[in-house]
Amino acid sequence: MEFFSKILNLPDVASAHGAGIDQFIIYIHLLMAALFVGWLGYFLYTVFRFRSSANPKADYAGAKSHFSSYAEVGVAAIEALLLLGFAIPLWAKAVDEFPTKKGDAKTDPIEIAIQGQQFAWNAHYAGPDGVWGKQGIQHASATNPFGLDSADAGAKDDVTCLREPFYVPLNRDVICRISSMDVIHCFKLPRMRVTQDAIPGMTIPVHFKATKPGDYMIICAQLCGNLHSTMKGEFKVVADAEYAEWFAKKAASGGAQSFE
Ligand SMILES: [Cu+2]
Repeated sequence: MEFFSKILNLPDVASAHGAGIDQFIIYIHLLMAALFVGWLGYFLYTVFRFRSSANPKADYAGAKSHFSSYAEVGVAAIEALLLLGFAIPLWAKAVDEFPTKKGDAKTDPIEIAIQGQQFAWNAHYAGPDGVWGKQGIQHASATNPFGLDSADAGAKDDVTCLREPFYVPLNRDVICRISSMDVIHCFKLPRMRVTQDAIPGMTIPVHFKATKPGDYMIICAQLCGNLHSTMKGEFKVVADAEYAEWFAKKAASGGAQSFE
């Protein structure tokens, strides 16, 4: 597998479900490579075999062998295997099955509201009280893109990262709820193998578990305006202790400062 990942130039995987996605990408490429070589070979064979100099008169009976039907059935069978054996189970595990909260603050999934905005990424956490601050469109502004209500007590400790890196703990489930402030963007974390469109008016959850510490890039994978190519974001995967320290500091300094 590693050999094929290198050939396909896949970025180093850094999430728990990423290897399954890569495996699937590799199988599809292998099938496509076999089809490319097979059909091209067959095409070249027919060009040679039925050249006009060797076949001055057309053969009205045509092909008698059933080889091409068998080949078609074989290809369809492999495609069915990829779909039923790999794609659907992978979708069920990596997309459908969401990690659930068990009431343990140390292992429960971290929830982050992610917002695409021309041309940056913003993040919003509920804060240490675990309560999401009230939001309203009337409060939304350039400095308060999440529209947090400064009068709401639940919003006081909310953590927001506007156009700056947000943090996630290592080896912990992370649920990102993706939305957009303006146009359609696409939240793509190449090394986590996560891609989800950010659509105004919708909140779409995705989840992953980062397995390697480091700084990671978020890119926008949906053409969203003049500066689409500059729409990059960053997040850091750090150990639990460092995450807790960052989160506490951020909450104490007040997500509230972004109200103004
Ligand atoms: Cu964008």
